[in-house]
Amino acid sequence: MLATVETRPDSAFAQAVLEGLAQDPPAIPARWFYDEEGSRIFEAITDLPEYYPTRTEIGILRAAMPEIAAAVGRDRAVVDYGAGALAKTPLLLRGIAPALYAPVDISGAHLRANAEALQEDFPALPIFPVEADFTRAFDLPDEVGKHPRLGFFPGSTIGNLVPSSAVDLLRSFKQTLGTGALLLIGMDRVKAPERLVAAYDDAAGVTASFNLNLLHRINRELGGDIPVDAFAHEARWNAPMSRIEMHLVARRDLSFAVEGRTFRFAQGYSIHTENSHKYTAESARLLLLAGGWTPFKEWTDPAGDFALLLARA
Ligand code: AVI
Repeated sequence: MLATVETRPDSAFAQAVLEGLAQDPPAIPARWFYDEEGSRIFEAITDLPEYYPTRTEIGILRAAMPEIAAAVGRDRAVVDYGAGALAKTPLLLRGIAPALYAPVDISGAHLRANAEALQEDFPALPIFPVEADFTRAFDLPDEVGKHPRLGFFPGSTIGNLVPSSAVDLLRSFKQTLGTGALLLIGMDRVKAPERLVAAYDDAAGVTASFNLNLLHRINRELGGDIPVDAFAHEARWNAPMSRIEMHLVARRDLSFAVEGRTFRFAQGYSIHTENSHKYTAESARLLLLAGGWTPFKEWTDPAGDFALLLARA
C-alpha cells in the first residue's frame, strides 16, 4: 500500500508563512508575531523610552476620563477588542463604571487569565469573555445585547491594518456592536520620521528581537532552517503610505527551507513583516467615517503625539 504524502501545510501559520514567503515582495502578516515569546517581547517594547504610544495613550485616558465618562454615560456594556491591554482596561472600567465587561480575544487561555485577573480587582463587575477572531463577524452573549455597547480598541492596533482592511474591521465592529453603539479607539499620529523610526528601531534592540522572533518561531514551529543571524531588522518610514514598515533584510545571499520548500534571498532583499499606519487628525476621522462611524470627540496629549477618538455608529 502506498503511504499518503501530506503536502498541504497543516496550520494557518504554516499557510501564511509559505504563501507570504512565495510572494513578491515577500510579506508575512504581523499577527504572527504574537506567540508566547513575541507577546512577552511586545510587553517589553511598551516600556521602551523610544516607544511613546502606550504611555501616551495611558496618559490621555487618565486625563480625559471624566470627559470620556460624561460622553459615554452609564449602563454601557464594554466590548474590549484590546483584551491584552491590562494597564488601560482598568482605567476605563474604573472611570465609566459599566454595566458589564466583554473582552474579546482569539486565544481562550489568554482571555481567561486576563478575565480572572480583572475579576479580582472588580469583584462586582459581570464579565463575559468572548473567544473569537474579531476580524470576522461573531455573536456577542445575549447579556451584552441588553445594554448599549461601547467598543474599546486601544493601542492604535487599527494602524497595523492597511486602510481597506481597517475599514472592513470598523464596519464589522459596527455590525457586531449594533444600534446606539459607541467606539473608543486609539490612533497614533504622524510625526517626525526620525522619532517614528526610533520608536520601531530602539537602541536596546528590543524591537529587533521582536521582529527576528518571527524567524525563530518559523524554525521552532515549522521545522525551518532559516539562518536568523543572516537577517537584519529594519524600520522604514513610507511617506506616501503614511506608515512605518518593519522588514527583515538578508545580510547576504542565502537560502533556507520551510516545510520542505526552499526559498532564496539575494543580499538586501527583505521580508516585509509589519505596517504601522500613522494618522493626521483628518485622515483618522476619514477612516472612521469610511468604516461607518461618526467621530464626535477627540482627546490628545499636549504634544499631539497620539489621539483617542470617540465615535458613534
Ligand atoms: C500592536 N501595535 C499597535 C504595535 C505598533 O506600534 O504598531 C506593534 C509594534 N510593532 C513594533 N513595535 C510595536
